[in-house]
Amino acid sequence: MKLYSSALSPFAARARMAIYAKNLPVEILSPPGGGLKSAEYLAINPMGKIPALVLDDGTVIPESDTIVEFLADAFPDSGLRPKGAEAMAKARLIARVTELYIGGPGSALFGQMNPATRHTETVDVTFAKLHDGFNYLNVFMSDDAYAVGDTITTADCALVPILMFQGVFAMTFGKGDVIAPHTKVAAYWSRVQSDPAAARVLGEMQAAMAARAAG
Ligand SMILES: N[C@@H](CCC(=O)N[C@@H](CS)C(=O)NCC(=O)O)C(=O)O
Repeated sequence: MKLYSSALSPFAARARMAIYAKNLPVEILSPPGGGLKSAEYLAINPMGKIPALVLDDGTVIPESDTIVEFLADAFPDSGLRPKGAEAMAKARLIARVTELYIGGPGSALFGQMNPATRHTETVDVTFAKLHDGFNYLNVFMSDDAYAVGDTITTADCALVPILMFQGVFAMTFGKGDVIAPHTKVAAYWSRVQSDPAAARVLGEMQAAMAARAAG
């Protein structure tokens, strides 16, 4: 199996987190052909997006959520999916709340990074939505070592890359730490960063961001 990925993409990072945490036999590659819209890459993933997982028979699975869910199904002994219907629902709920109410609204901020072209109202509205999203998430977080239970699951794969960008937003927009007021999420965030797979993914994302900033 191969994963087409790039270091900074939070979506690709979600899939890498599952692969690293569970030592899954997946080769990680950059998109070939000079970019996501190259003919070579479009022949692999017609959506022209990363990540994309390519199975050994050539089947392509795009979309980070679907990839991580596939890996959980394909490697049932990995522990990527927690055991029991209730814990599985909780993992799906945490991933969904993170994607819909934090990652989704937060993506509006990528277009507002440049102070010269920044639209203040868009930034303010987005931060209000982020606080709502963190309020929702905070309800479902627990004191477990990980998002659900005592090991990395699909829920952590969704959370870690998205939480990483909140630190970037806090620095860029001077709005303060958006995670800190949401105490259960904040405690989780401080715990999970010491996990080796999370630390590896976060290190890759931070190095890619530093390289981009250096031009
Ligand atoms: N919903 C997709 C989003 C993937 C995505 O938008 N990836 C970005 C990189 S961070 C991309 O490929 N952008 C190129 C494009 O949308 O044309 C997922 O979860 O995998």
